Amino acid sequence: MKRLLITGAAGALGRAMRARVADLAEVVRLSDIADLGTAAPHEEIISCDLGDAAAVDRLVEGCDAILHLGGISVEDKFSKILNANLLGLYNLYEAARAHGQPRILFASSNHTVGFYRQDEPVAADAPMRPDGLYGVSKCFGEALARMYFEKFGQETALVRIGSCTEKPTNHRMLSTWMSYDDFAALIACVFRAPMLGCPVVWGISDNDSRWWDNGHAAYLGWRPRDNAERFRAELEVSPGRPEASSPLAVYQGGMFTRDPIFTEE
Ligand code: NAI
Ligand code: 15L
Repeated sequence: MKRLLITGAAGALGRAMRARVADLAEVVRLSDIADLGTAAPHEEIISCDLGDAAAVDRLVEGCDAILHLGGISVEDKFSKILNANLLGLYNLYEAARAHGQPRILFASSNHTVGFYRQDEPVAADAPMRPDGLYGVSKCFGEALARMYFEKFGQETALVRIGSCTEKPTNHRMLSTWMSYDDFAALIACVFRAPMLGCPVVWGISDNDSRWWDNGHAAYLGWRPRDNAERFRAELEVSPGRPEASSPLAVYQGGMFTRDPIFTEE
């Protein structure tokens, strides 16, 4: 493809994916409200607040695909979530509609279903059980994407990322972890698939302890290669197993289920 847009490119996943997805497009357009450093020869840098409709329209123009990582990524005040994750998503989809419907990978989250217990199987089409306002904003994003698919044929992969970090750092992540390399491979599959549609994809590595099944999305050809299990012995030593009653051991969303509603000052 000619041009891939990455929103939230200054964030943890943006920084991890920046080099890993470089071969997917001739030009990678990087965007954020935070500093993105210097552009490499194949890169363009455009500062943009997702809440600014006109700026998002200009940002999306000329792009063939969008890796949408931008937004508030943890529980926060509703006003911040509203601007980046709700208004920002609407602005992105309206811009995509105006500019040829580039395929989108939406970084959704396991916190759409965080209040399922860890021993409860959750199908991709099971009712959502968000564990906070952040999770609710990802439910909104998935619903918005689905509506643009049904109404206009806009394709989106709704990737419910578990925990995408360099390595797992607690027992819950033996189930939820996705390695950076597996995420990069998923991004390539999403943007290269002949037909995408609007599937929910669980963003996890091939973990022995996984809770979620991607059988319904096998047509994408994604075969994650990493497995959090190789870190189990290390995690038994530190931080050790959580108490059986801890949200970390009870709910799929872990400690997010305990977050308060952060009220405005
Ligand atoms: P992050 O918080 O490190 O990065 C998000 C980026 O979005 C930041 O650089 C921030 O400046 C930018 N941003 C925030 N508000 C913005 C606005 N109004 N306009 C433009 N940019 C704005 O998060 P991370 O870990 O890189 O996650 C990326 C995406 O993946 C997020 O949408 C997050 O919700 C999702 N996700 C990440 C998981 C993980 O394990 N890292 C798990 C589940 C979902
Ligand atoms: C998320 O949605 C967050 O963006 C990330 O920071 C992690 O906390 C992750 O979920 C998780 O559940 O581990």
